[in-house]
Amino acid sequence: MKAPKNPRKVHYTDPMRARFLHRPLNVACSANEDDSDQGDGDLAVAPAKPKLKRPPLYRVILLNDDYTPMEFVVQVLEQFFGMNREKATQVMLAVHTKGKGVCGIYPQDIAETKASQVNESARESGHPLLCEVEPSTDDED
Ligand code: TYC
Repeated sequence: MKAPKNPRKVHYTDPMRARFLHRPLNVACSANEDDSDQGDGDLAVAPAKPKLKRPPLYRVILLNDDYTPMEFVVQVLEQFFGMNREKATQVMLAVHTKGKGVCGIYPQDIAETKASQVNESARESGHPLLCEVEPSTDDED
């Protein structure tokens, strides 16, 4: 018999063996393992593409007040939102003049953790600074 051109490619003459060796990975077998095997019979074929959804997002909002020092707000924005000094100063001044502002947008658990960290840090330092969380809709962001 002639040797196959590509020695890594296996050639099956037995159709049953070929069929099982080339079964796609995302095939789930049912509890009924009867191997009488006509067509897909007892096999549940999972959809090839997993259905993944992005989590809903929430805005972390910083509120202005008359007492928290500007420097403290800048430090909070650097510490909890990873902003550099320039960005943190811009955001702080926007909150100072407009009354409130967005410090970041995250999945709910992360947004709530960051808001709590800001509020806890402000309380520990004796400042009235407040941070809250609100759902974010695509059209506004
Ligand atoms: N308004 C504050 C002041 O004049 C500064 C400030 C800015 C406070 C932003 C809170 O979220 C804030 N000292």
